[in-house]
Amino acid sequence: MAGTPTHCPYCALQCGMTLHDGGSEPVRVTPRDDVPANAGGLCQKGWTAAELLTVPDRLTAPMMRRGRAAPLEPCGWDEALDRITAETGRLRDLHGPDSVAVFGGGGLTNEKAYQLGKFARIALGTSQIDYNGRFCMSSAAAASGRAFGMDRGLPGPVTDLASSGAVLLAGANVAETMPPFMRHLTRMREGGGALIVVDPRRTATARQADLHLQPTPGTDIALANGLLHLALAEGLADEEYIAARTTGFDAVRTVANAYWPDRAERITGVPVPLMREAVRLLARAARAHVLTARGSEQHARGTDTVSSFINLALALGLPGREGSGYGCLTGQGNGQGGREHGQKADQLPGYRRIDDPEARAHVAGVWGVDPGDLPGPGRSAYELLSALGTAGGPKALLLFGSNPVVSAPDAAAVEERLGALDLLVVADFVPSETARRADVVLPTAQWAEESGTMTNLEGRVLRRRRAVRPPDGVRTDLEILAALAERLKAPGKWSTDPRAVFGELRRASAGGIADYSGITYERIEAEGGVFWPCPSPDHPGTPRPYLDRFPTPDGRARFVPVEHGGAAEDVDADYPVYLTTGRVLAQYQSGAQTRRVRPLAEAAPGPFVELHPDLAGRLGIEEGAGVRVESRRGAATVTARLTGAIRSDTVFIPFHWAGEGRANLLTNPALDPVSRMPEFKVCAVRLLPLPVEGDGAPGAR
Ligand SMILES: Nc1nc2c(c(=O)[nH]1)N[C@H]1C(S)=C(S)[C@@H](COP(=O)(O)OP(=O)(O)OC[C@H]3O[C@@H](n4cnc5c(=O)[nH]c(N)nc54)[C@H](O)[C@@H]3O)O[C@H]1N2
Ligand SMILES: Nc1nc2c(c(=O)[nH]1)N[C@H]1C(S)=C(S)[C@@H](COP(=O)(O)OP(=O)(O)OC[C@H]3O[C@@H](n4cnc5c(=O)[nH]c(N)nc54)[C@H](O)[C@@H]3O)O[C@H]1N2
Ligand code: SF4
Ligand SMILES: [Mo]
Repeated sequence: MAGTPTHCPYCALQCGMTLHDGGSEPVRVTPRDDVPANAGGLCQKGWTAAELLTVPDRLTAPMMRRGRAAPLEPCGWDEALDRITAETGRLRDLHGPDSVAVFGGGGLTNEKAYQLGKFARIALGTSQIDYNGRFCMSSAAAASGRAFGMDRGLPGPVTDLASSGAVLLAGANVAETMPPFMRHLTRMREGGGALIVVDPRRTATARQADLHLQPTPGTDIALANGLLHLALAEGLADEEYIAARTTGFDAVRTVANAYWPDRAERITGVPVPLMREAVRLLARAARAHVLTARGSEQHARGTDTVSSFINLALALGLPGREGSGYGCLTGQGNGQGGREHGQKADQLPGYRRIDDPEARAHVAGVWGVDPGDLPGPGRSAYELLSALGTAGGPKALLLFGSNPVVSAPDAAAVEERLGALDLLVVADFVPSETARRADVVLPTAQWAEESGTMTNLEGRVLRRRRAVRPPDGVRTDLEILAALAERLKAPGKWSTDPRAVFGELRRASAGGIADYSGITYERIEAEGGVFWPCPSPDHPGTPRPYLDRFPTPDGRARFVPVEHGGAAEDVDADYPVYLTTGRVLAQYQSGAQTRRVRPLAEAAPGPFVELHPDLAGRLGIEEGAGVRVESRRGAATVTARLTGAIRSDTVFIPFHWAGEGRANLLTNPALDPVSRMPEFKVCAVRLLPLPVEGDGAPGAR
């Protein structure tokens, strides 16, 4: 049976898979070996992806609530869409267009992300749109933009990693977050290359590394500056490259001078010999990579943290050299494309700035509106969520592709804001925790039921193909947006055909940083994907963008001096332990999808806190016991997992579960001043053992 070649519904590796529609039998997944990212591999989430199509509580009819306290009840599409049109119309008449907000997601196809941004700007006329990618790679995007003039995940095809001589992974646990990615690193190690991992935990990834640096959460800047100090002290910097291809090095050299090895060790807890070894491995390799992910990026100083790693990569002469470079590991399925086509508060399609008059004129021309009618920049994700229902904030929210009740920082406060809205509309295919709080729920088609394009972590544009028919009663997101646009009497064209929307996206992106104008569905098919920028039909696409020059005004990469500052909330007598958060293999994000897939729910059934036996011993916490974890924002109840693989001053809670076990009841919404990224990766907590049921004594069996 041939099946339909497509890609995984989950992460940014976008592993190739074939879907076999078995008719009366369940749909089956097999890995594709013609897709370089996974070359025949899949992780457990990929293997079980088809179960998403048949989850028992799949949404198949619109629902609405007739009154604040009334339950959600099935209704017709016309009724649901009419209510949205009427209520948003009333709010806009009363309070102006910014009283209606839109929130998107990095899992949406390029076509949907593009259409959602356009819908907000010209159908609703609101500036208030942002998306969950703000919580994801926005710090890496901001730092890449200021260093290279562009933000595109990896510096080249993922297969380049196999011929690297050294890869430094800062805050990435790829063995769990994109398992087939490991094969490229394994190949590199088999060829003599070294894997260096920077993570406060000895993760599954760190266990496979040649060198593991285990810093205190929130101290990566001191570590990277310390590594740079050592590189300079040992004469390992590439002075010729620095002179020819960069600017601003002197200021960074001055900063690095102050991070002498003992000082860096004191701040980070990483022994000097390990730092020295890391620098030597990176500097002596003919090809090398420095890669960051959320562990280094999700900080109130996330942009500066990424800059500190980019400075190191630039000093070693890596970016713009074939087979070497700096990269950020994009996270969500379309984390890359989702950040290029205008669902970001400050952005228009093609990675254009919404406050740039030329960009406004170009995009307004494609949309058939007056540039003066386009709104300006809006609020960033957390600022938007925390303004909902306030005096000057939006009174209605239309949400596509996110579950902030579980995934937003300080989630209890965000939940309260959602509750203060006049109207919450959620489009989803499952009743997520956020959908359950909505006034109107719109059931959408999912991944294998519709087509479109996704841009993976390499910057390669791929085709997602429809393999099965959606259930009766659901609509695609494009159909929902078109129906609403029509009711709102919006200007412009609102096609429901992904191919037609992609055609418009190509024109809107033409001339922008993320130029897709030369990419067509046919080319993607024939060439196994096309790398942007691709400005014309005869352009080959750009697998390695910086080889000749950087897309900055003078063609040079820019060093940015950055100083260590520490976490926004440090530990103290009341909250003496660092909390960091992240992921486990079998669950995806807020868990809305994976908690419904039986083998995944069995593999990772509930929330837990990982803590060192020394800390557990001091607190009287035993393996498997209930623990109440408290921060200044709230408390979560989780199960203890003791492991020597984590620093004894730090605990880890994955964020995939709802209710009382939500890691985000604890997290600190302190925002990065540039990227507006919240500090998901470090805050201060205290831990209390919970009495075992039926016995008052804490920790008793
Ligand atoms: N199984 C699974 N895979 C996924 C996802 C998922 O939810 N589940 N989500 C996808 C998405 S959207 C994303 S963004 C990626 C994320 O992929 P990763 O960034 O690999 O995932 P995280 O677990 O969030 O964080 C990585 C590591 O950062 C470490 N860390 C914590 N604090 C610090 C610090 O201060 N410094 C450093 N250097 N490290 C620190 C944590 O211990 C953790 O092991 O994964 C994608 N893939
Ligand atoms: N504490 C802590 N919090 C975190 C993080 C962390 O490391 N620690 N990581 C952050 C990161 S990196 C991310 S990316 C966010 C992710 O957090 P969320 O935005 O909550 O991510 P998902 O769980 O993927 O939510 C996607 C929702 O949209 C639905 N959906 C999927 N595809 C579509 C579609 O095509 N159309 C529509 N209409 N709906 C769709 C899914 O069913 C699901 O309910 O979480 C952030 N939150
Ligand atoms: S690594 Fe990511 S894309 Fe690949 S199968 Fe797993 S979840 Fe899917
Ligand atoms: Mo993410």
